[in-house]
Amino acid sequence: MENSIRVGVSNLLIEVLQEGKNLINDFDELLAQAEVLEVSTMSIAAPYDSDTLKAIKLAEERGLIETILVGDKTRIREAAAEVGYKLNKAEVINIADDSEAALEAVRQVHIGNAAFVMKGLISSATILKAVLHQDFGLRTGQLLSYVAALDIPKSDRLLFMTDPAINIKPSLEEKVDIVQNSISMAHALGVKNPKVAALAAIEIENEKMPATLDAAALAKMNAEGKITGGIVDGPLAFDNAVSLKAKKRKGIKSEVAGRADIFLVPYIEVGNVLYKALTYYADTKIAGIVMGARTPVAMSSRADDHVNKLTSIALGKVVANY
Ligand code: COD
Repeated sequence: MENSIRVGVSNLLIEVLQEGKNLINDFDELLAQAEVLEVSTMSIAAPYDSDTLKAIKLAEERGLIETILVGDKTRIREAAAEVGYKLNKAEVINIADDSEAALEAVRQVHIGNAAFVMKGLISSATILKAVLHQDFGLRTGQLLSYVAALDIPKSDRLLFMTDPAINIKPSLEEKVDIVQNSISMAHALGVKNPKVAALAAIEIENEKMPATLDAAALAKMNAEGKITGGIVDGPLAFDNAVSLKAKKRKGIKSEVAGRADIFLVPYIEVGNVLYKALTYYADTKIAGIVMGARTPVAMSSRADDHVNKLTSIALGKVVANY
């Protein structure tokens, strides 16, 4: 089994080198990459839903992780039984209160028992507050931001979106950190010089549309070397970011237009709607993690299915190992 994975990955590497492709182009390749890494320990707060438990069961069966489950033991047992997950291998820490369970799951990483943490059936704000905890959190002084990896059937490679989940209405300064965090994640997945589209509704600056001003400022900062590791351009409307035809028709001169890897959304609602529209109407699989903390935090929407959650675990593992 292990040998066949290694052969699969070396074939993939040869293909990448021959075709100039990215190392990881979809979620199957992401899972394969996570599988060749040594098993990691993941702590999880409030794993009470069948999709989360199913994802953990599959991740353990595939040798991705060992797990520390933190939450109400009775609820964990019930959810585990629903998906036929036997709890004999995993460690269970019995804490009924959601905020305390979140803090304990994060503390397990803080004290070195786990390599990364995952959010279960609790709100994003609850796990983020634990990550930001002064004594037991995972603060680095950097801004925390969320990066989603998108496996879209119509795309030939993985794409990324940021920040649909944490920073509500980021300032220009915060957007610099959000872009830099997303570039780091793209690097961890083997995208060498990712192209970042700072999204707006149009491709020219307009004082009445603040997103266009921030996008232009970010592109300028990138040109001046203040944002590094990727190419940033904007403002770009979504069609200009993804379609070479739209780029050509509108006469846009940009290295990013038509071929963006990362979409920077101007504020949380844009990202949240895009995330859910892609999930519900474009058969997109989405995995996501919080960047900017000492280790990644695997975080998907509570309503996401087990495939998205399994891939978020794989993503957390790959980034934690990077
Ligand atoms: N990165 C780093 N530090 C931060 C961040 C951040 N993104 N946000 C706050 N902090 C630090 C502050 O500097 C301060 O020291 C401390 O944390 C508390 O700051 P507050 O009082 O502004 O923050 P909180 O605790 O009220 O909220 C922080 C959240 C990240 C929880 C908040 O931004 C939030 O609720 N975001 C939206 C999450 C959400 O509901 N998403 C829904 C879509 S899935």
